[in-house]
Amino acid sequence: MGENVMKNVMILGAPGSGKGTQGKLLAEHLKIPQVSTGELLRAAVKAKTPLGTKAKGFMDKGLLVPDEIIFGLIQEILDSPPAKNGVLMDGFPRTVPQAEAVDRMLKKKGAGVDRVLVLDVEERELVERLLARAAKEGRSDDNLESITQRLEVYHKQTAPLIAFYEKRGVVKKVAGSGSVTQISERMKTAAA
Ligand code: B4P
Repeated sequence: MGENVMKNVMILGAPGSGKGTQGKLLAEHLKIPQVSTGELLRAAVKAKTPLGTKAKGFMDKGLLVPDEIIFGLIQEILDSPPAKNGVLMDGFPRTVPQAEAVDRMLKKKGAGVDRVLVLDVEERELVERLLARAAKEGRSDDNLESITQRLEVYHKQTAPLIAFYEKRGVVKKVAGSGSVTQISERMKTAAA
């Protein structure tokens, strides 16, 4: 993928795999906006918007927010001017229907998903990271019960997306353990 070409890059990974951390660095490198449905949902919860009020219960339990709520969010993002040269999607799609919806929306713009980076981290390390974040940031879904649920949801609903995109030859797996800088270098190489 050369410079100045429209890029739609996606980071797929379990909760705690570093999607948010790496997404920010890679988006800066690629000069495209980072879009995280998790961040957008947390902002909506904080602002107590109707969407946020609906989403909060699902998020606290570690469940995915229903697709119909997410579809509206995604459409708005992809239609926004900063997304005209592509976006880095961190945390969505998370289900096959969401991936199909993203495809339809991008197709209308004559685009598609160019690269899917899968961050690979062992389960034990994921739990350790999320518990550490709980101590630091106090996110209401970072407790052991919700973390266990989110990992299960990831395996059941999100991991099948890897095969979905592998069929198109756009997947690259990236080892997600090590320092943030080391992983970031791997991500840049994999996105090139
Ligand atoms: P997200 O915000 O996407 O949260 P997450 O899956 O827990 O991953 P996150 O991105 O925050 O963690 P990261 O790996 O960056 O979603 C939250 C909730 O919103 C979901 O459970 C769901 O309810 C809802 N939701 C979001 N999108 C949705 C969608 N599309 N459809 C339906 N529902 C949706 O980082 C984790 C921690 O690891 C951080 O503290 C970080 O500092 C640390 N870390 C990162 N890299 C590290 C490294 N190399 N070494 C050590 N620690 C590291």
